Amino acid sequence: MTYQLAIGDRTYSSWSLRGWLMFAKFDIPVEVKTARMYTPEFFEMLKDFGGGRTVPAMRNGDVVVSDTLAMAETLADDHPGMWPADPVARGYARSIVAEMHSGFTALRSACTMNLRVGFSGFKPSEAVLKDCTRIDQIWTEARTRFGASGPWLFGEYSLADVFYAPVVTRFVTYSLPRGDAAAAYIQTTITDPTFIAWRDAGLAENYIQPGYDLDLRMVAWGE
Ligand SMILES: N[C@@H](CCC(=O)N[C@@H](CS)C(=O)NCC(=O)O)C(=O)O
Repeated sequence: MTYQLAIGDRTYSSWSLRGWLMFAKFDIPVEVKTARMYTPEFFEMLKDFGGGRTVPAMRNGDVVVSDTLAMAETLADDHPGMWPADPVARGYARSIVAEMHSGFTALRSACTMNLRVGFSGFKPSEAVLKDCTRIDQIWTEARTRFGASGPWLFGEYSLADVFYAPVVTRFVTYSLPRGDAAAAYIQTTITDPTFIAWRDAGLAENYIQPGYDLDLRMVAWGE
């Protein structure tokens, strides 16, 4: 049975990026279906994926899963190696993924994912700064305690990196403050060829989503 994955706009849909990375970074074959967010075609596409109203969603035969955390656990059941092997590292990985999935609401609402341009002069609120501090602490702790075998949060690439990839992009788009370990991790994520392929595919769509550009000076993304 082949997996199918429904996603939205690559430049703006942070959850779609997570869903896609789960397949792309672990070499799991998948047929990708995409539609412009909030259009009739988008909701038509989702009828084949359980009929919810959010992306990503995946199906494998009769098995339909429509939330990134549920997708991660479903894929990890059948594809060993997506979570860190060491139980202590795995416990921490699952914790920080869950914290991301249900948290950082100030950052997520003030700094929507935008892979098209960066903004100069963005002034983060206290609440956004608090989220940034916590994220910096998480990345630093993961890298320090578990990251010796490679450049990712747990050394080798894991589902934790999947969930934090769109968070990394917000640090880039809005020039958010970060310490040294976080800065290195950001660099690892945005220079990864798989991430670059996703961003390039988004840019090739040549689409500007209304409401996603701030009234600030725009700069080249990542500079
Ligand atoms: N908790 C969900 C969130 C999914 C989500 O909110 N996706 C956004 C796109 S980034 C969406 O489809 N929004 C459409 C809508 O809310 O109508 C998950 O983990 O998959």
